[in-house]
Amino acid sequence: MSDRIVAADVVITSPGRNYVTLKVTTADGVVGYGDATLNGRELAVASYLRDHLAPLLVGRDPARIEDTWQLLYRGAYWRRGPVTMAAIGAVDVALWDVKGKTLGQPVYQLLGGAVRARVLTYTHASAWEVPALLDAVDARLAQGFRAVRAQSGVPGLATVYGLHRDVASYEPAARGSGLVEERWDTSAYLRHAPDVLAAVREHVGPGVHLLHDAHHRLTPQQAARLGKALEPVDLFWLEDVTPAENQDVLRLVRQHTTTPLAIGEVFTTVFDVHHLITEQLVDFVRCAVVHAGGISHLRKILALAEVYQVRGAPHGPSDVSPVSFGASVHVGLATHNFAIQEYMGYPEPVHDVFPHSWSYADGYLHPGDAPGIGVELDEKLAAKFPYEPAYLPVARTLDGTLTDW
Ligand code: EZ4
Ligand code: CO
Repeated sequence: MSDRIVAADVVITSPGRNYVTLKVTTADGVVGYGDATLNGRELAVASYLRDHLAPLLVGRDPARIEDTWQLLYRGAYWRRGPVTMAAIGAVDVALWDVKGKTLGQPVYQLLGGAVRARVLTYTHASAWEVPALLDAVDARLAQGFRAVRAQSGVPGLATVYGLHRDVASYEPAARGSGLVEERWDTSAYLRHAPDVLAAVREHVGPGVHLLHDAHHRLTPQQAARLGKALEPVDLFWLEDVTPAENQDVLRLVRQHTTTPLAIGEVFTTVFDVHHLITEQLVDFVRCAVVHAGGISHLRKILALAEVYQVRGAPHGPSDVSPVSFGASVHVGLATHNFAIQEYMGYPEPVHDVFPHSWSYADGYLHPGDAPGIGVELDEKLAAKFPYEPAYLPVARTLDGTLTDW
């Protein structure tokens, strides 16, 4: 007899930041979890799941992961978009979790088994001034990281993406305080960033992977210039140089620089990134399990990427919950063209609210061998951290024009 889904519940918790989790329960008593967190728009996905998908899930066979994915994607009629794809992603991961638990196997085994011993990861080092940034990089290297994303301040500005002049730790979504407006000046950034990254390279020597995120703020011409200026730094990648809705413009960037490019954290389906991949406009595709329709769909994106020697490098900020982070590490262990997993880290209570089998050691991640995804939800503890509205900042240029944050 096949099992049946008897409940699909949504749990919202905020242990330092907001997370939306789908909990699927089967008639056999198996519980699977999926992450549905969409930073700054959390309740839209919660409603999508509660009001629209849960009634469709109850009564279905949890083993039919692909059929359920197709039902939720095609059955909506309306395609793509972050709210829809995060909701589908949560269902997909919860069903992979159920399947693993039912079969007594970690999900990476169901994806074909390990193709590597462990998954390379990178983390963030951020500080306003260069000396403090070098200290932050050193602290990350002391934790064993072999790849570090370096972000600094910009003279004349008070905040830039990823850090604040006066605040040491930085979680971009400001809770409870409405919309934060940052001031942005691309010229000042372009004058400063190459020197900062050159100083970091000089400091760490050739053996450390360095990364940098331009966070969608450049024109193609500016991106080409920055990529060229950074060639001596030998970056592992330069991330999100342009907003990238218009992907054809990246051809100009590619013609001018050999600095590797990574794009994709805001894209949600293979149809949104296929051009990036098939035109070889990027070296790394950054779609995350949660925002790109779950394990099933991310695997399809990575399969297409494999054909074009583009490698997977999923988004892993604190707003990707430990559930889909764990799912991503399973994909990483089992997918040949998976390059590296971003690991920003979490506010401390998050590890207690989501006890997890995945682990970090010496610059690498492993998903663990617990059946399923290996991430649980302590609902009693979760209930102690109620949801708080939080918005990502917005950015305006010096003349007050709204620009990309
Ligand atoms: O701005 O996750 O590479 N990481 C990033 C992140 C994103 C946030 C948005 O929710 O660009 O910091
Ligand atoms: Co990014």
